[in-house]
Amino acid sequence: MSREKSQVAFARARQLIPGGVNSPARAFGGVGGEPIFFDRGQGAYLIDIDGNRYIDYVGSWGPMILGHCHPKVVEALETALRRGTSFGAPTEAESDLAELIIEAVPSIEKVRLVNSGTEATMSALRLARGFTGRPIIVKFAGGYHGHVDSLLVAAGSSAATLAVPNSPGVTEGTTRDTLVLRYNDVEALEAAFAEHGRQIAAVIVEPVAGNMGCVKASLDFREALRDVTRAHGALLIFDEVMSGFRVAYGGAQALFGVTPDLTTLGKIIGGGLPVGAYGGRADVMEHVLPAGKVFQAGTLSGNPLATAAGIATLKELRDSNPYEDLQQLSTRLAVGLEEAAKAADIPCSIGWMGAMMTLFFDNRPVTDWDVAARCDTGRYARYFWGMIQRGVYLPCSQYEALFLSTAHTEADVETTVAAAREVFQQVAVGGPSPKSG
Ligand code: KE4
Repeated sequence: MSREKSQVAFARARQLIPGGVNSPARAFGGVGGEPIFFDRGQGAYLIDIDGNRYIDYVGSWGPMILGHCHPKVVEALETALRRGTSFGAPTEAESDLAELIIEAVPSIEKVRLVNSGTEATMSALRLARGFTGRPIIVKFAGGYHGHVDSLLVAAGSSAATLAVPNSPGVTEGTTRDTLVLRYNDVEALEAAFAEHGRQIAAVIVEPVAGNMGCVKASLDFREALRDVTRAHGALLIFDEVMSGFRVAYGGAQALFGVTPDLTTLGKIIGGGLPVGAYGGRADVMEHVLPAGKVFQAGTLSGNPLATAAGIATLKELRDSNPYEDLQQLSTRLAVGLEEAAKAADIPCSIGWMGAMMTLFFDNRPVTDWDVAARCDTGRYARYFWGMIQRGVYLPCSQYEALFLSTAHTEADVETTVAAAREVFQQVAVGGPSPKSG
């Protein structure tokens, strides 16, 4: 399997773009080697510029739940394209997409469309602080909510809660009002509120985490999140940029029966075009300019192409309701991968919810970042490259989730599990990463 054209393309890109990529998640930093450049997607498959075809389990990091080039999405885009790509003025399509989101997620009474998940979370935090008049935001180690300055933090040293910047350019002042706690740690959450309660504006949490690998919030943790925020007058923000419309049409909150005050969305609601959204209680959302005074704006927010792709995607999900089928196919994949690894005596555990999952290379169930951080990332890298050699494109990091789409078939899953069986025999012996040059 030659990837010469990708290598030439990457050398060119590195002369033009920092690291040769427009997002570090694509840089293969977690698995070594060079990123693969793609020419096109077809359903469950990606074809690279050297003509190699892969079963795609990245799906653009979540948006492509209908697979690449779904006919209804393509048709909607073609129609919108001929009417104009952006007006900087309101269109009915924005209300159509807003209505679909509000109908799907009962906790969202009003919603604002933006251009990315980062914009959604950044705006939701500003709104929570504006609504409550309080400064502190609580997040969890291993949680990723986009590149929002105040959330680019690592757990600080003192009391394991004070945050410290984890990126150059993020100032101490920016992170001073951020607390970082352990995911699934009820005691730490309750202790933080006992100490800082009246100063906490909001807790932002992925109800199904996807950025330390796939890790579910436990029942006790989910109940504590809702109870302790309500008791102290803080807002609960569910970051469902990844889990929204992914694990269920109503997102993780529909499955967990927890009603957050605000929800952030992205990925699937744009159908592969740039869309983010934040929404929730009407009494909170009414504080957003121009209804209220909390500033937020965006040139391309709700633009005709992105809303067309999002509407087509959500309508297809609403009308076809593929979630049971996705669950069954995901079960075959999760069980198949775990069985293949255990047959090769490779310590592993699966983090999994609906059509997103992670095979962790550690046999302890992963409940938080501290456990996730102990995974054997070198073994993951060998697994990743072995699967690439067999035409399977997995997330290029142990700390990402893989995604299935309605375009994936049982045959695709059987091919994937068969490839994994071969690779695990290789990986088990700890051989060098079989990545090509
Ligand atoms: P974007 O700004 O990338 O659209 O969304 C940020 C974001 C917010 N919240 C959650 C839960 C997310 O998973 C993300 C983005 N996810 C990563 C993948 N783990 C995007 C990949 C990338 O950054 O290229």
